[in-house]
Formats: sequence, C-alpha cells, structure tokens
Amino acid sequence: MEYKYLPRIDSPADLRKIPREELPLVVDELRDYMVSVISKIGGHLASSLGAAELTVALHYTFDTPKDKIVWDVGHQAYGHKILTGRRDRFPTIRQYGGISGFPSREESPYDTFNVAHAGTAISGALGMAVARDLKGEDYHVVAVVGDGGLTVGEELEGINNLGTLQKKVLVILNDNMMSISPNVGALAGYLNRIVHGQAYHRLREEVERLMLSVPRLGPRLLRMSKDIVESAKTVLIPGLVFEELGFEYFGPINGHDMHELLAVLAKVKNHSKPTLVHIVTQKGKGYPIAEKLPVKYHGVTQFDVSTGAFHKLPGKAPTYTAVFGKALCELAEKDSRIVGITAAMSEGTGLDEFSKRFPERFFDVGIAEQHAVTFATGLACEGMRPVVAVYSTFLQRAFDQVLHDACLMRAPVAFALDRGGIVGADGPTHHGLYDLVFLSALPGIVVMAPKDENELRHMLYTALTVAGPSALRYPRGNGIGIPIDPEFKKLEIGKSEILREGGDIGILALGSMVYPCLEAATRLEAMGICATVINARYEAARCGFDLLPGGGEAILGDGRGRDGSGWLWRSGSCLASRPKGSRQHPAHRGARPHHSPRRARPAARQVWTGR
Ligand SMILES: Cc1ncc(C[n+]2csc(CCOP(=O)(O)OP(=O)(O)O)c2C)c(N)n1
Repeated sequence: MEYKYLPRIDSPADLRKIPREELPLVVDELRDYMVSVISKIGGHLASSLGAAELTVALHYTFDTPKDKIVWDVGHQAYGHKILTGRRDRFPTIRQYGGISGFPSREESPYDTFNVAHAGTAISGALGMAVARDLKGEDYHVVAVVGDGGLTVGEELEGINNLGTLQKKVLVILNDNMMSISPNVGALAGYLNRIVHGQAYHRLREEVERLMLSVPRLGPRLLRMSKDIVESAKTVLIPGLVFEELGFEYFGPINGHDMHELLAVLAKVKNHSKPTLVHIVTQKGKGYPIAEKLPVKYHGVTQFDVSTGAFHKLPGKAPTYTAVFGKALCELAEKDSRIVGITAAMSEGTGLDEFSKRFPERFFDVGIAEQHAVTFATGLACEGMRPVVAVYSTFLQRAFDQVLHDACLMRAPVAFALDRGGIVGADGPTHHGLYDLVFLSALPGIVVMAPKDENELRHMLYTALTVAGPSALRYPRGNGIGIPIDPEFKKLEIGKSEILREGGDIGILALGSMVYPCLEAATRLEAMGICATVINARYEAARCGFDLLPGGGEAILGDGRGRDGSGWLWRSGSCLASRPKGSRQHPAHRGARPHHSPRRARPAARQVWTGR
C-alpha cells in the first residue's frame, strides 16, 4: 500500500493538520503498517488493529501529550506508538535495543504510565487527575480499558473510588467481547446485554407505539406495561450500572465509525465528572484472517500476510506449556478431584485441551489472579485438588492470597507457574524472575523447578500428592527434547538428584539451569576440574543444605568438598568454592553434622516440605 499520510505524521500535531474526512485513510495506513511489520517480527496484533480508529480519534481530539492517555495493558497501543514519533523505530518493537512492546514512560512523553499487567488504567488515571486538581492545573485524563481489563479487581476498585471522588476522568471502554479468549463472567454478560439491548430498546418503542394505537384502550394498556418495562430497566437503559456508580455513560458506540467517535469525544471532552464512553470494536479489524481468528492473532510469531500461515520452526521439542497441559489431562482422567483454573489465559498456560475434555472441572475466572488463588483454596478446603495455571509474572498479583489463604490454611493447591525466568520480548513487566524468591519465603509451600519436560510431569504428579500448597515453575519455550517416561513418578519431597560426581567443586543447579550446569561441568573437566552437579529440584535457599542428598554429606561431607576446599553454600544455580583456609560462610556455621537424620531437625524448619 502506498502511504499518503503516515510518513508525514511524526507527532499527533501532524495528525491534527489532516482534514477529518481523511482520517479513515490514516486508519487504513496505520493498520497496513502494523500488519506488515508485525508479520515480519511477531508481537501483539489483533488488539491494536481493533483500536486503530480509537487511537486516531483520541490523538485528534485531545492535546497529547499535555492531555494524558492511560492505556490498560498497553498491548493495543501499537498505533499510539506509531503516531507519537516512533513510526520509524516500530520495526524494532520487542527486540533487544528496540522500543518496548508496552507503553513506557522512559521511552516517550506520550506514554504516561508504564503498563502491561491488566487493570491499572483507571487507578493510574485517577491518581493523575487528583494530582492535576491539587496542583491547580488543567488537562484531560483519559483511561482506555478493554472489556477484559474491566473484569480485573483493581479496575473495579478504581471505578469505585472515581465514582466517589467525582474527578474529571474520561474512561473509554473498548469492548470487543474478547479478553485473549472470549471474555467471561457476569460483567462481560452485562456489557453484552447493553450492546444487544439496543434491539430491546427499539422493540420497546415499537410496543409503546402499537399500544397507543389501540383506540381508547391504548393509554391503559401502556400503563399496565409500565411495571414490566421498569423491571427490565437494566436491559432497556444501557449503562445504568455505570450511571449508578457515579459515571455519565455514553454508548454503545460503533468504535470503527470515525465520524461517530469524533462526535462523542467532542461531546464528552469537557465534562467535569467521570464519564464512560462505551465503544464496540472488533478485535483484528481490517485484517480479515485476524478478524476470524482473534485468539490466534492476539499475539503472533512471524506469518505470511496473504495466507495468515505462521512460519514454523522445524523439529523442536514440545513446549513446557504443552507438556504440562497434556500431563494434567492424563492425571485428571484418573483423578476426578483435579480442577483446572486459569485467569483468562487458557491458551497461554496450556489448559485449552483440559477445558474441552473436562469442562465441568475447568474454570476461567477472568483476569482475576487473586480470586483464582482464593477460589482454588476454597476448592481445596473441600477436598478437591485444584491446579492454578498462571504465568509466573501474574502470580505476583496474588502474593497475599498465596500466603494468607493457601499457605496459612495449608491447602493443597498446586500452582503451575509458566514463563518462569526471563521471558524475552515481552520485557521486564513479564519476566518471571521473582517467583522463587517470594514463594520460598512463604511457610508450608513446596517449590519445585523441573530440569526438563520429563521431570515436569513427575513434579506435577508429585504436587498433586502433597498435603499442602505446592508450586512448580518452568520456563517459557521448548523442552530439552528428552524421552518421556511412560509412567508418572512420585518424587521425594526435598530430595535432590546427583547427576554427576566430581571431587573438586560442587554445582547446585535448579530448573532450567541444570543442563547448562552439566555443560559447564563438561567444560571444566576438559580443564582438569572435576565437578559434582546436583539437580536441586526444590527451591529452599533459606534452608541451606537441606536440599543436598542426605544433607550434603553424600557428596561433600559436612558441606566441604572431598579435599576440604570446596564449600557449597547456596542453592539456586549458584556455584561457590571456598578456598582452603578461608572462613566458613556465617550462615552455615554449625551446619548439620555428618549423617544427622532429617527428622532430628526442629519441626519449624520442616514446615517448608509441606509434610
Ligand atoms: C494481570 C494480568 N493477567 C493476565 C494478562 C494477560 N493478558 C494480556 S492482554 C489480556 C486480555 C485483555 O483483554 P482486553 O482488556 O479486553 O483487551 P483486548 O485485547 O480485548 O483489546 C490478557 C488476559 C495481563 N496482561 N495481566
């Protein structure tokens, strides 16, 4: 496509010079550019395509960056990036050294709030509006929220607060009836009824007209129908719930009709109280293949634009996600207590097969990680074996629920933490870096990390036998490609695995670091250094030597290497060798003596094993 306008737009000020009747052309060019770039490098696609008119209309109407647009999640803000001075850098998005896949204050003054985890837009926007008023300044604050984002607890907390404070904040609800998968829950149902309630509205008018046309009896008939009409109010009057919460509601509006969008934004722009504009859009709009398959084109790898076919990488091992999903189905087949729970991520966490095979035991609770954990705890209290499949980064949302509910009640909830560790293109907001640290600080939870996909299966099986909460965390991407054992195996809780013995140094590795450490040992051997490599299996940094087989004596005596020089003092993927004669690490002075039986340890120190 030849671009007429896009190359001329280096900032929203340039956009505002374009005649408004030409804006649909700008939208077309924006969509075309997004598809052509993202098809080559991958990224989020369908949401930004759906939000293209909205993006243009917002920057056209508001004086950005003085006026603030706060995007929720930010995966739909690619068009915003392109229009705000990052058109030429757009092909670097989500790559090392390139621009971020999400709005980022460090990157641009147009990115008013760093986002990526859903549900922050209204709270962030309200904070800005309050600051504006306290400072006596004058600008607009606009929060853009998807219908999926609206189901997040924090978003509802923001609505609650904004409705009381009555600040000048405009909320745009971009309703495409989709989260990543079709949006779920009672709120989604309500929005749906609003959108489809338009038909009822017309029907009501028609009924009234017909009744009044009945000679003499008409007015009486109309009065009789009043109660019925009143009780159906929520259906007939769109947005009543928002009105009751203190917002002025406008909608539903066709979010792909530029004329309608500009008209409504002009109308509400100077409202001095909270206003919600409900627009209806189609995810994937403008790229017919994505319109048909919005789940598939939510986030994409490289693909062929004409056919939509994804470029396949040849002959890779199955992903950890797929291995987990399959193993859970196999286990659920034999154990009817197993329940699968996701917070709006059934595809991403590999629960889609489970959802089809065990629909009555599958729960997509919406983008509601906190609720997912407490809900699972309730299930566990009543004898079920819930498995909460969640990206490591999103479990951060539910830290307190893991502690306060699952751990303190010692409820047998299993957490399957996908995308543990560095995740790559999604960047810092999505790295699953903190799970081991924050989970291992909690009482009574068994935290495991498999070295490969085969061990993942055994760990899942083991997790479902533990008396209290457990978590297994595994990385993004493909497994090692090793054969899968035909039977599930229960692993001994807290017991690590010696993979290789050598008397010079010890390497204690966990999860995805095990194979690299074996490789390191091979290289060390070539240099004349013999290494013991232990697959720790369990994270218990605070437990020191508890993870070493037999308390460590099997390999390293009381913690020293065979020649007394090595000192293995930390779990994780950490290697430490204490030189001869140096002082023992203070944390391990008085470490368990040779052959002291585990059961001799004080009960409090055993809590972490879940026994
Ligand atoms: C706390 C949290 N959980 C899960 C996700 C993963 N996620 C990214 S986008 C998305 C769907 C958002 O839906 P919606 O707000 O309706 O935006 P749309 O993509 O439909 O435009 C989800 C669940 C997330 N970003 N944050």
